[in-house]
Amino acid sequence: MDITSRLRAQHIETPSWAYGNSGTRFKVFAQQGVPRDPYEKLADAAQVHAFTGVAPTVALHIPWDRVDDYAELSAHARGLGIGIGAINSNVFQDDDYMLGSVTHPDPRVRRKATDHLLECVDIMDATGSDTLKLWFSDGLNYPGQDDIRARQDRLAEALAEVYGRLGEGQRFLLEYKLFEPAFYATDVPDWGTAYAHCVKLGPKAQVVVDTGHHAPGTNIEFIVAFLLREGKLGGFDFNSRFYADDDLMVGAADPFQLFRIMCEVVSGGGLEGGVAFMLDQCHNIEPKIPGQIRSVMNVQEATAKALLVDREALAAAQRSGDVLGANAVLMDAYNTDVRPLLAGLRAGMGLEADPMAAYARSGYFEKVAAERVGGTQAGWGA
Ligand code: AOS
Ligand code: ZN
Ligand code: ZN
Repeated sequence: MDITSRLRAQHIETPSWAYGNSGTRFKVFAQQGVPRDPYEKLADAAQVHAFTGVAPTVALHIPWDRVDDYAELSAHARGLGIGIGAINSNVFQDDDYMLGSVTHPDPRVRRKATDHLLECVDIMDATGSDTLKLWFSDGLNYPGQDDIRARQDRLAEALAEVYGRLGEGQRFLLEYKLFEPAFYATDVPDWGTAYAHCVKLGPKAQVVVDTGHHAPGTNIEFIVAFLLREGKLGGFDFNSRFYADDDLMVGAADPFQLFRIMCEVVSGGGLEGGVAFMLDQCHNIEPKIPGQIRSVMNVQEATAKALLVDREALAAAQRSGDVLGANAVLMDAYNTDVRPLLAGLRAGMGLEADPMAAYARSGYFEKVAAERVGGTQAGWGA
């Protein structure tokens, strides 16, 4: 396949929660025209797809996107030209979960949390989604607060039950996060923990790499290369960070890191290998839809550059121990302006060359700003 077809085939999933109002623990900023319900979030996601052509699915978050009829929601999405992507569970926003969800010492709370995860699989059945994304806020703030090993046992038990409920063609992605909201010990703090649980469970359990969930300086592309090699890279939650889990637009803080990650994805066969390219961002101060469009374009640009790497020249330089030559091959690709290539790609898809400008001209924002009054909060940050 040539570069254009491979770029055309890459799908970047946007998250429903990026369209609602969001903020930090200090303030949620209300913006004009934000969605009032899940249906309007889908309509906004459809705009991102309409102008980029490569964002055909939207991730849901339960309960933020709770509706009575999920099959109908899915049909509504199809009517808008998009589909339902990953179902994101939420076992972190309930008073019961103060000391944990699936790792909580009280079996009643664990049951409640696991039942929610099972409900998410029901929603996958109804919407046709093939992916469940599991992130646990579970952890400890103080040494001695609970038994670290017992919590791993409880986690394994819950994961096994959910795994057993997955149907044909369904999988779950286990997300790790170094810290926050727990600050002493998180129950799934790193890729190794997530990987070990997933390996025990089997092929329907894979790891998701949220690019904001590591210690500063972590070599994320190494993790990507390793997981891909083991067949355990299920997908990404893309965003960028300067300090912690900043959830800024992907490619904004460190486009070179994004390129290095995509280089490993491409060389490890992940581009066409079932890896989900999802965004997990919070647009606090920037307009939501253009923020998503920009992010989709940033992922696409990094992918295009990774595809431009002259693999033969790189392999030759590596074989001969030509350190500077090998590095130059990568840098040549990174320093290439791929915007004309992507403009051509869009023209071939019947799209305008500049999705940002095309969206701004479309009048969609003015329309929804007039129609929608009292948009809802994304679900957190209050
Ligand atoms: C939290 O830090 C994570 O990034 C999760 O992916 C989270 O579930 C997601 O941001 C939406 O809930
Ligand atoms: Zn995430
Ligand atoms: Zn996060």
